[in-house]
Amino acid sequence: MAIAIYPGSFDPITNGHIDVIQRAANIFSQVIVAIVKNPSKTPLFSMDERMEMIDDVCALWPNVQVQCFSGLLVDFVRAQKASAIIRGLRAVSDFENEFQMSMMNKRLYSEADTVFLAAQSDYAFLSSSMVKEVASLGGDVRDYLPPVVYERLQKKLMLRST
Ligand code: COD
Repeated sequence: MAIAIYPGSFDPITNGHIDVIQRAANIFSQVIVAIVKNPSKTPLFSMDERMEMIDDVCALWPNVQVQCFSGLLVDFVRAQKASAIIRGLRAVSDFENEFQMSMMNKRLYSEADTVFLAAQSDYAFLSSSMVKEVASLGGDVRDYLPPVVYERLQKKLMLRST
């Protein structure tokens, strides 16, 4: 049974992330979407909110779960007995950093490999931070988020502006 970890901030999950999850779930027996707890960053959505949204949008795929982790990714990968780390590649600009991370992770834990999935062209420009910025300035981001995430983002931004 090949277990893969898909780590990230997912603040919030976008259609680009979902495309990667769906494709990874077709390849691996189990995919764990792993949300990093990063004390140095203040996310827009709390950990519970991000977990709920991912649970909700991934309910269709029985082999996908969501968990959170802190500390080194490779320690989480080892604890889950996973053999792969999934990363999405959007553009050449993603590559250098992703390549460095994959090499460091391999040195820290040689029993897992990083598997890169190229972004689908429809989502190749999409990031959580861009979606948040466009939405906060009144732009329409409906096409880039699952409906439940879109609704929550609108509510969150409305609360912030009051
Ligand atoms: N299409 C395809 N893929 C996408 C898209 C899209 N539109 N948008 C994002 N992705 C991919 C990203 O390329 C990435 O692979 C993944 O989805 C998650 O993206 P984010 O932005 O939510 O998450 P990141 O990149 O900020 O996550 C960084 C980590 C949490 C993986 C990293 O900080 C980490 O490993 N932290 C733990 C500490 C650690 O071990 N550090 C040492 C690392 S060598």
